[in-house]
Amino acid sequence: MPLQPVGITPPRALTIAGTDSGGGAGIAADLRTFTACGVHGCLAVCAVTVQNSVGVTGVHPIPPDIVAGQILSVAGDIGLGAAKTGMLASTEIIEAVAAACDEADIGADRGTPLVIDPVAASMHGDPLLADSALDAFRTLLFPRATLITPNLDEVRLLTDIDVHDRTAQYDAAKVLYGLGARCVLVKGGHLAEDTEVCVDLLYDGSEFTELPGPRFATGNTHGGGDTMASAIAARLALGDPVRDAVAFAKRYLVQAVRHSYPLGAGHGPVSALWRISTDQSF
Ligand code: PXL
Repeated sequence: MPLQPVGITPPRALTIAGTDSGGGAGIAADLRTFTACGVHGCLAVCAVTVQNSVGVTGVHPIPPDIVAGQILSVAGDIGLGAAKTGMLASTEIIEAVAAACDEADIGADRGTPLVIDPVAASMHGDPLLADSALDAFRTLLFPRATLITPNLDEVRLLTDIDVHDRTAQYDAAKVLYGLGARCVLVKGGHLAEDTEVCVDLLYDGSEFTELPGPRFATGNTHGGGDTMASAIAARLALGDPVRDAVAFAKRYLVQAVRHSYPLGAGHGPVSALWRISTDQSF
């Protein structure tokens, strides 16, 4: 069955994020995921990074008014079923994104749901966000978020909670929920307690849902967080409630990691396109 019916406009999702010249993470991963999940991807570029599979050697933020302009331009004309943020780089860009989202009716309890992936660093530890911008995340974006999707490193930066076991993962979800997002997904990818499974934890303020998945022995997980958040946004654009969107994205990411591949001398990317057939006979 074709992923998209011929000639029918699919739902649209917007990624507000940075580029990775190696093509593994950031906007490249987001657009692959949107496509594979059957939505049309729009993009607001927040920063250009100079990087390959080994590391990041340059970060070049886009002027905040141009970031806002991209969001308002597509929201008004193309219409959006969901939006997600990734690398936002600076406090000034976060401020511009928050204001543009309000103007474009993007955010929790508004017309377009908003997924916030609070990207702070690359998997090599290269900074992708100014240290001073963490507060802007907490105060300007979390209250506007339908869902936030931090990994455990980001949880530590945002809450000072060092999650080493499941109990602390629950505690962190509660603290993060207190910062104003409607739902919180604390991803467990880096939890040492789980050797064969990787348990992500969803909390909506009343109910916790554990989402277990297999852990793969691979370093080729570059872009995994972006792929997860984009798959959630894609499913929200298609009309799923948050819980269903997150469950879909978890299954989707498991396959993307299963199909990940080596690239360059460093970490290879997850394969967001695992769902697209490689059959060339058309
Ligand atoms: O995966 C997080 C991420 C997001 N956005 C950009 C990145 C990375 C990780 O390297 O480079 C642009």
